[in-house]
Amino acid sequence: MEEGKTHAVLDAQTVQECQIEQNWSAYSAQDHKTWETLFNRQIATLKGHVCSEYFAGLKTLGLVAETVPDFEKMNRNLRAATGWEVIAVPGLIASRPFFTMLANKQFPAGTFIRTPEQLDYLEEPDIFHDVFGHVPLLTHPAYAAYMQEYGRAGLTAMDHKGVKFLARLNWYTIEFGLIKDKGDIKAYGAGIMSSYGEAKYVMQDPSPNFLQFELERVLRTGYYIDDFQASYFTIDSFDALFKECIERPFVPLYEVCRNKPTLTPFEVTDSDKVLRQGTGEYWKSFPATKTKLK
Ligand code: HBI
Ligand code: FE
Repeated sequence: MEEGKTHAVLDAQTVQECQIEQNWSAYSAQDHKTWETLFNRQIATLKGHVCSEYFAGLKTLGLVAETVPDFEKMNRNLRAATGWEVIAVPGLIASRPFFTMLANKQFPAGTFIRTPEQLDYLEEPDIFHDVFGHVPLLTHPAYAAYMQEYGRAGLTAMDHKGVKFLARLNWYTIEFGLIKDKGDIKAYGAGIMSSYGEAKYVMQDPSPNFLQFELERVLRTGYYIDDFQASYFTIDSFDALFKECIERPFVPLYEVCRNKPTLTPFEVTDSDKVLRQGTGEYWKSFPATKTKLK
């Protein structure tokens, strides 16, 4: 990717305009090697710390370390599991086509893979983040139902100035969510699955708080896009998440949240159910000049 060139197509407004060919045969030996390095490193890091549904999903999809996934082959397995399919896009796409795809059980995934120099962090989601991070859980019916509901809610949110709140829900569940698993707390968010640093931070660093997921609290909690989280939210199960999100109509909730102060991930409020109080150590050195709270 030339310096500064992004893959985003934020102006395209229809799904068709965003869709591209994956062109799997064009991946270089280096691309497959990068995928293999990332895949093996994450599997070793995640073992024992992620929900079992995730590894089951990797297997169902037939994802392997040796090669970058071929969407056509992967989609045959994904469709058979939950009727979802992955659509190749250049990178971040505008909210309308994004939410429309999710509502239609289509997951937009980037096709480019990071360079060896970008192994530990890159600005935009590449195929490793999108496919290794997000797609395995789309084989799980309850999670897939949540993602489709999220897409539907997104289209409604666009007409009620609610996208900012939904982006927070996305951040604290789909990207960085934790889940209870037989008395333990495990990760399921794609941002943890696909990031070496954040996976180790969540699993080994005593800094972050683990709070019980509560819908309004999450909708009101801002986030920083370029650092680890000071707090992570934990759901009881995907069914519970889905139930909590469809039980309460979102549009009135946006109004409620607009009229209450934005919360930060640092503070633990007295209505929070703290599952693990963090030390906050990581954030003590927090430079105030970080990106602004979203
Ligand atoms: N586009 N390709 C892609 N992937 C995303 O996760 C994504 C996006 N566009 C918009 C978006 N996410 C967010 O604005 C929503 O999750 C709120
Ligand atoms: Fe993502």
